[in-house]
Amino acid sequence: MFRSVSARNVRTAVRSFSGAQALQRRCASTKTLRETLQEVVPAKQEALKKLRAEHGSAVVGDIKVENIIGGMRGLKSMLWEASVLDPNEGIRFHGLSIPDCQGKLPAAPGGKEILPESMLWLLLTGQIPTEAQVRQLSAELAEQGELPAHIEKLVDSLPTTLHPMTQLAIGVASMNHDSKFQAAYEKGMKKSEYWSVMLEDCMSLIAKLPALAARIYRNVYKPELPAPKVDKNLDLIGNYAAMLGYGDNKDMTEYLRLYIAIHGDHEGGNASAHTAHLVGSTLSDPFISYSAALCALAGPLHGLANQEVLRWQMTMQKELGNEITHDNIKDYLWRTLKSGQVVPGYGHGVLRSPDPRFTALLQFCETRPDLMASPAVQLVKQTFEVAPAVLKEHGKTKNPYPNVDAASGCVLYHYGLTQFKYYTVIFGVSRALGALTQLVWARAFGLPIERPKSVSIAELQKLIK
Ligand code: CMX
Repeated sequence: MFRSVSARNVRTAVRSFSGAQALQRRCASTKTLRETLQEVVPAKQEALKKLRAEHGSAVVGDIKVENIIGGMRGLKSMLWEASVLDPNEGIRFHGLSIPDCQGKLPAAPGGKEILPESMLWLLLTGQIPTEAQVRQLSAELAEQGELPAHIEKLVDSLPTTLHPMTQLAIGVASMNHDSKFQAAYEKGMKKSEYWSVMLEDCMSLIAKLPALAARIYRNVYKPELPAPKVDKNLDLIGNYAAMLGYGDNKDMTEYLRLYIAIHGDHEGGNASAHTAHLVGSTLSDPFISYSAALCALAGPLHGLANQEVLRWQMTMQKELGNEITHDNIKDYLWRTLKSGQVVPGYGHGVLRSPDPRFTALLQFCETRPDLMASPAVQLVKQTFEVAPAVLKEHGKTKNPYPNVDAASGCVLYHYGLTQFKYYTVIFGVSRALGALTQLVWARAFGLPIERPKSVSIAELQKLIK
């Protein structure tokens, strides 16, 4: 349980909270994640209270008819602390770009890539953890990483023909059997206690996702793998890689760490994060909230695009055979567009430049000769050399550049994880970092149930007049 925070602690924390950037100093203490958060929460609660009191009626935007019928693009309408997406620069996590994070966030022992535990710490607290803090967090997660027997039984009973994302959503939803938040709510928990109990559930879910995701992989594709077992000495993704059968492949393990760290959050308005936020606002526990988010992630215009990219590329490779030239890729792109389909992995609801997550994944390849020689990676690079010009000429998409999904699958494919229907599950393991940490904040801020106003065409016409 969390100890109470004194008024003095609150004042100290408020003083230290002078804008998000201030929180990025490396915290020299050996405080645990919970202890760190206990200090940060009151400060931010105060900041939000002040903002509401002093500027509650300030106007920060207009609503146009095209926003209402255009998927609410550009409407500033939800609070999300972990990251902000700039259309040209891309994502910043508490002010840090991906290269900043690569330079500052602790990696695994002997590794170089961002450790997802470091990203989790940053997203949740706004602070950069020390190596010791991250190791402690890895150990805490491994400690609660095993699946309850009833979840194993449930997942093992699902037909192997059921899409892995559906299996993941079922498994995650069923974990609410043991939700502390739900149990405490039933007992009459006070609103001020919500966030700390929510934190316990969220950490439990993040800890168990690798074992659940690995079990689905084994059941569907690799029954010869041993039943997933969490090694208490490994970090979250060291464990995930091992349970997927890649424990001996250091490069694949590092790739998964990078992949999972940088897919973790993409501000709050994307479909998966927003779904978790919306469902959580009804005070659903984080298991069913995140299960709903996974259903949003499983759509081909969102997370499932990484599966679609590989499928599209495999068909292109089959059609073009050994004739993979810029001209032939261009023709193939036009054929896709003229048949009325989207080019998967390209375009974005907010971004208007190449996605820095795409760039980071390609840079990972550039440091490894085996990946540079891989036909799957080469195809991604060659497509990138041609597609933006084709999409510009086509003239529909506002962003002719690649998003993260254009590159995320090719490395997995190269290392032998060729079952691309599984790729979105890995995205699902990652997105929990952002969506769940922000559920903790939503409850800490006491945000209300979401309830925007909808309008009919007749109502809109009246409003326009
Ligand atoms: N290929 C072909 N046409 C595209 C396109 C693409 N990659 N991206 C957008 N368009 C089209 C849209 O379908 C839309 O056409 P209509 O006017 O006929 O409906 C038009 O261009 C304008 O769309 P937009 O404003 O540029 O893009 P949206 O904000 O509506 O949609 C997205 C964004 C990502 C859904 C869209 O770009 C897309 O479908 N991309 C391909 C799928 C994909 O890669 N999704 C993953 C995104 C990242 C993620 O969430 O994981």
